[in-house]
Amino acid sequence: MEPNLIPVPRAVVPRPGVLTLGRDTALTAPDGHAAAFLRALLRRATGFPLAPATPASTTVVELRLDGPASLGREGYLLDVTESGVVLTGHTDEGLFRGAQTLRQLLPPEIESPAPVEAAWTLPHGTVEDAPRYAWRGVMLDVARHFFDVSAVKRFIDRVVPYKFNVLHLHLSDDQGWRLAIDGYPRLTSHGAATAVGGPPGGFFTQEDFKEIVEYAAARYLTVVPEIDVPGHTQAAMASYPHLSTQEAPELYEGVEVGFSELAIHRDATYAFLDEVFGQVAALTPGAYLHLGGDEALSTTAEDYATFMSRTLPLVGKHGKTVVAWQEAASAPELPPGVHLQYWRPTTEEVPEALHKAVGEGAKLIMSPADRAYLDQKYSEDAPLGLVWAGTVGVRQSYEWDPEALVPGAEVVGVEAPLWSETLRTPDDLDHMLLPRLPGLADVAWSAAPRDWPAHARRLRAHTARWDAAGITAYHRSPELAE
Ligand code: TNX
Repeated sequence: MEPNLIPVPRAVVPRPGVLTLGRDTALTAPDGHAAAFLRALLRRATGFPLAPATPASTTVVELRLDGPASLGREGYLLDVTESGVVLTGHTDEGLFRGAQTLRQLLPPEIESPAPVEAAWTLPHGTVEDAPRYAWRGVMLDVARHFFDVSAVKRFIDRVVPYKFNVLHLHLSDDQGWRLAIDGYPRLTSHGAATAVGGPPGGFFTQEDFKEIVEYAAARYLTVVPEIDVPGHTQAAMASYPHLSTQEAPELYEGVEVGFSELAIHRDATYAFLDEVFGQVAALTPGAYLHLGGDEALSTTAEDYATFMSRTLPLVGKHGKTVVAWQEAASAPELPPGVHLQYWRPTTEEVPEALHKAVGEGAKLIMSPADRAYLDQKYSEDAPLGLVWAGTVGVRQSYEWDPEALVPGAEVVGVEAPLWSETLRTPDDLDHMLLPRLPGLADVAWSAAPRDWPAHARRLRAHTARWDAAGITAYHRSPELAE
């Protein structure tokens, strides 16, 4: 039988029979994140020691790095036979992705946070796999409501099994500034004090942020930090009024957008951004820095152009590639390699400026709100979420083609943003993520055509994994009923 793997691999060849892991199963692997992760995962649920192989070992799980370069950075080969498992990659990252497949081939109990009794079987067969897109992202908005380090780690744990590789953190917005910046203490002593609906807010110290970056890196997730400017900046301006043209900027606890704007014509604004981007860049090993740029609805087109002309080079100055929301397409001069994040619904016409930017070499990350927005309600009667892009059901978020919207564009991948205006707790995040996230993972990784009945069947099987992991808040979607 075809295993219930999400995302669907490039090629799966099942063979009859199963391999059963036991107390004497050995694990032999080159040192690296893949081995550390797989060993910890298998030990946690099975309680088996999984020591390195000896001549006496009967069953061996072997990770190898001698795969051909043609596998690419994230590709892998997996072979399960009666004598054991051989997982082959060209890089440790490839092994890490393959380890997620191995994990999904094991019974749901492998997700158990403590040792349990189970038949630890793996179906015989081979898997050959590599991703469709290099950018497979999720975004968490820690600004509208704050989520602390442990909540972010839990969020990371949810996305890892589905082979995501980018964690975009929306670190600042009108309702809160969430990262400590040396030299600007009021950003967090004042600007982090609240959230949508009022306190408590919260923020990451730079040590906290490093802890997240490290936890993500050990799972081959690149953190992309976002400082959203020139709009979405009320918290920064309330902390440092000289950044604003408002008389006495105050903290904001509402959900409306588009009213705030940094002082476009003041040098202090750019000195501030230079300092902030410098510190954020230094804290983040990844190649990217996201400067927002969305919904600057109080900023004239001319001022927006002026602002972007001065701000875009600051990202490059600190050694990072610019990522920005699609509105930045209208900037007069986009830096080489810029990634624009498309977020408007697929039902809207693609703006002329976007076509132009793409023609000049901008790359696209596809996050159309009516497909990829995890903050939109599942259905009209859903308890959590917004509906400005309509409801986004499980099938709707799965059944779409990232290439269809802007023909001819260079699409680097897909990202699923989780905005948090209505979300307060880690369970709220789980509810919005599952069961939509695996479908978006499939869109981002798998080149196979979408097949809703098959995907729904796989999702039904995955609910047993979430149960075993102790995830209680996932959405019991009627769309998955048989
Ligand atoms: C639009 S998408 C926004 C966010 C909101 C989100 C809610 C985008 C770039 N901006 O400020 O949180 O809608 O769905």
